[in-house]
Amino acid sequence: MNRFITFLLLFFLFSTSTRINPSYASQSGPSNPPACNKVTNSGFESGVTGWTIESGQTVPPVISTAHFVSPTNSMQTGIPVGDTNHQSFSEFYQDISIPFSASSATLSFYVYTTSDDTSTSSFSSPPQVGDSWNNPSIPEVDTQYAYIMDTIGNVLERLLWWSASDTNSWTYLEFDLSDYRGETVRILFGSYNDGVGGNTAMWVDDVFLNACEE
Ligand SMILES: [Ca+2]
Ligand SMILES: [Ca+2]
Repeated sequence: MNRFITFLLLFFLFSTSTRINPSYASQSGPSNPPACNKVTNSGFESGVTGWTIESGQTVPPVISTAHFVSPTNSMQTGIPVGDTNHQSFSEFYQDISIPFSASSATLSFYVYTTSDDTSTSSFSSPPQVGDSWNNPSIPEVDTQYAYIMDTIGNVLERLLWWSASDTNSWTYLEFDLSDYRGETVRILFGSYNDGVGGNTAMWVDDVFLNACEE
């Protein structure tokens, strides 16, 4: 009987924690910062420390506890479903130096997307390598994105450019940045809302750039 009660208690505790953290990541990724992580405040548990949110944004990114991979924070960009809609970019970044002598350089992060915008038939063409981020072309539809840039905002690489993505779960992504050894790169995440036809948002957590030197 005692064993049965213990089982019930454990079952209850497990069920409760599952309900509290419905968006806890299940995909595989590092559960702890890798040994040579170069990102400051990867999991947003120190608020916005280490990250830049440029002023003047109508919808600036905010620290969120609605979804997370590492408890209990992530960074929210864009506008969650049900909130007041605005035509807006919403983005943040960190400049990170990758050692010249690194044997490898791997960027990894999780993103969680929501959108109730269904007007996605005209897919916006993404900013291209060499474009300046300081004069962005306005996307035609709600968009979530992540880019590698230099520290003055020239596009070096597109990591993702999604049209009103609505995964409602965490997606783990990994990119080889070994071509940028010896450089300082800007890792930028954001969401664009066109202000009509539904809201689009993206949460980001556990941004690691692992670059061990030989
Ligand atoms: Ca976190
Ligand atoms: Ca929209």
